Amino acid sequence: AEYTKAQLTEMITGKLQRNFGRTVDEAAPPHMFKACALVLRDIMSRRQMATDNQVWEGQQRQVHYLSLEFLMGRSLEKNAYNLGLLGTLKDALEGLGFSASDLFELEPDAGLGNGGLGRLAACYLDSMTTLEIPATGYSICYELGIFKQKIIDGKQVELADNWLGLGDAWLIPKMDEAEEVRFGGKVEDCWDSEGHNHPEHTGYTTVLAIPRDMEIAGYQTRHTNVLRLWDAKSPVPVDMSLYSRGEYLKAVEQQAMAEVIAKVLYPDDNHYEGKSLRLKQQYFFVSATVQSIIRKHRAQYGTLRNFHEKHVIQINDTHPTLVIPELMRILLDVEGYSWEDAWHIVTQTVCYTNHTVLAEALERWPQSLIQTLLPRIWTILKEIASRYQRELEHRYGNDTGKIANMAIIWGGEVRMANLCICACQTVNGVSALHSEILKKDVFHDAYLARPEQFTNVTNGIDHRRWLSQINPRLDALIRDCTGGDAYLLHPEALQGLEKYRSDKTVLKKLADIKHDNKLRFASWVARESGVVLNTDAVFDVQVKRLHEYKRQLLNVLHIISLYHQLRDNPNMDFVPQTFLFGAKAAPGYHVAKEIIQLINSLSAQIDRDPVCKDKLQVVFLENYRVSLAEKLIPASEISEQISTAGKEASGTGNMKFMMNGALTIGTLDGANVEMHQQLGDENIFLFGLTAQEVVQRKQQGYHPMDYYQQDPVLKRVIDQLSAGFDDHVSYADLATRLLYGAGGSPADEYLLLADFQSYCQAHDRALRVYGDSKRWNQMSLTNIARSGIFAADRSIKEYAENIWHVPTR
Ligand code: 26R
Repeated sequence: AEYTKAQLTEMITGKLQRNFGRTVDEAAPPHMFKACALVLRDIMSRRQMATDNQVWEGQQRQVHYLSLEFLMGRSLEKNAYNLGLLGTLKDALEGLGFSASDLFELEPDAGLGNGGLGRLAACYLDSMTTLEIPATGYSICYELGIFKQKIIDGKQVELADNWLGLGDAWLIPKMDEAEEVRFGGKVEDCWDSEGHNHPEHTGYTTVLAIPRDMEIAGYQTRHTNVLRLWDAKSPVPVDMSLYSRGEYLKAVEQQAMAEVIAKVLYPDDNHYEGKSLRLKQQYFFVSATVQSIIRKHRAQYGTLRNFHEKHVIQINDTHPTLVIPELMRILLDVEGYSWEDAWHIVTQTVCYTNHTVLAEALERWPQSLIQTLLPRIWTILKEIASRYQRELEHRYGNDTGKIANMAIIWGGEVRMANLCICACQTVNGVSALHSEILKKDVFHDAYLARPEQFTNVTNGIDHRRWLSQINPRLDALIRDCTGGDAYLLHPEALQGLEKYRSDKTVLKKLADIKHDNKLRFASWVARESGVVLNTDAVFDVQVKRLHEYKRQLLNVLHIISLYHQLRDNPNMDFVPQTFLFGAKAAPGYHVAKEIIQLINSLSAQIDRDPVCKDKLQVVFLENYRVSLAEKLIPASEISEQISTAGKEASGTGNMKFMMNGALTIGTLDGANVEMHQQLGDENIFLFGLTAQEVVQRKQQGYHPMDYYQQDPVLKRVIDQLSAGFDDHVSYADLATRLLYGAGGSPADEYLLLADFQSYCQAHDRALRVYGDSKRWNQMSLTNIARSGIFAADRSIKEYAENIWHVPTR
């Protein structure tokens, strides 16, 4: 290792002294946490400067990953791990009289994301760095991350997540790299003597964007990257007493507007709302980012003519789409390039990843909002749109259907996805099925026009975090079986496990590890909430954001049917099952909140019914988040991946469970399709309609009432929803939505009833295998062995080779 225990100890005590004026004896755990973070931060920032020099000297092409979300979770253990210092740090801390794991637990999650999209960005930062790609992530330094969830009387209550108190230990403010972002005002054309237009922007409000950089360490490399988080500050001096009345009011307004931009992460997942503050956030971070990239580029090359050769900008869903007109603006207005030259550079630089096919998640900004907030951007958007429109008209003549479908500005709205398709070098989906749906359905016309633009990169996860770090005993078993730590840089090496398929000792160890992880998780839950989990039961887990398409309600319907079986026949043969849920609902998503309440009602009902004792248990885990997933996934046995086929773009939780030896009950949706491809029918419990069948069924006319009337088990379950449980809360509303629809949505929009029987049968199959522990453990081992392709390293190599055209180690 690069540092000895003695050196690390000295560095930590030095930090304690200089930053907190404390000796080790006087240091409280939060001081100690910060001291450790600062020590690692110093090591990383030194390496960062070296990386920076290399990239400069090599004039390498750089990747800029723009995302409104990076769900980083905790960093202390992760950074120590990647720096090869985890063991040494633990020793040093023990030596100083502190428990390393207690300190790790103290760190707040950096919850700068909602779910899949944000966590994917975090995993990709790790892989880009480990693969030595010069890459920078850009986002907003939200003061409040994703809300903390409390459950009070069974209902979700949202609390502010103030993470910066300790979390800011990782952030390096760079005042000298601040950028100015302009909002509002007016734009007027201003022609020079040569007939060039230099639009003049006046009366705008300025917001200062200040970088707070987070260093990212790679694994077994000195290469280091940065996640640049922009903080928003007002440029107005503190003392405003000298201002005249008009200036004073404007100054106050400016200050208020600036401060609010970086205040809070929007907790909406998959549901677009045209909120002006959200648009401000998007432009703020995009404008600061583009200016920052350009400033460094100019300093190195003195021209922007070669910009696209040296940079690629990846936009994570449409949220950063304004990077397109913003880059145009600078090339046109500041550089004075012609439209054609500017457009060439932009379109050679920008690439788009789509992460959802849900219509309600597509961003369509009202033109009036853009017009008032971003007047110059608006004129550029109009020009892009009208040129594209002319091109479409040229191509399609009077096929107005196609033109209406592909237009960028239409019906008073700017459609961000169409803008991306028009301007981006590539458009990719995040799993094989999802990318096919983009081509066949969502973006079909655009695909026909430019098929070579469309591609797929199946998502992946950081297996160093999501296997090695969170499941150390499994990591040790894998090392024993596959020849050391090779799999950490070569995840294909997990294959090596497969030859132990019939090795009794290995299978036994695998089972022991799972059981041990269950016990650990149970004791953590007991400490945290007082709930006692039955560790002799199968742990059947569904954790993800709460959304109707993810069908947590289908899971609940099945559990109610089990409950009815037990009520009818208390002495039946029954495999003990513990169902664990974790999910945050968007604060305004009423149906989702009702489903959370339902899970809690059912949980309490089953808990108070002696018939269920030691057999059936339902637990809703409060405040699901990265650090909870890290404890839960290694303890999970059944992974519920049960979205309506065609709706989940990929899923990444599915991969984490597979890698930790849980078996999947799932639909052929998202990356489950590729999991199935790896596993075969024998190693996964598939059920339900396929994506094609879902479409057909809806075309034929779907009648959930038929299932209700023909299946007495299902009928009783749905009637139970209406009747409610002993807490006298009725869920008739949910039953109505399933049978009749409500508020414009059709009856059972997500086909729960159509898949109910097949879902119950999948559970029966799974439990039968569970009873045959040898077979179960073999399946589990096979899942781990074949999970290598779901490492983010594989995904990032594909991006590097096919999209970014940059080399990897
Ligand atoms: C509010 C609106 C603009 C919005 C829409 C969608 C905000 C946030 C989202 C989140 C979506 C894009 C998301 O997280 N999608 C998930 O991306 C994961 C990573 O690719 C996939 O695994 C997952 O299937 C998909 O739902």
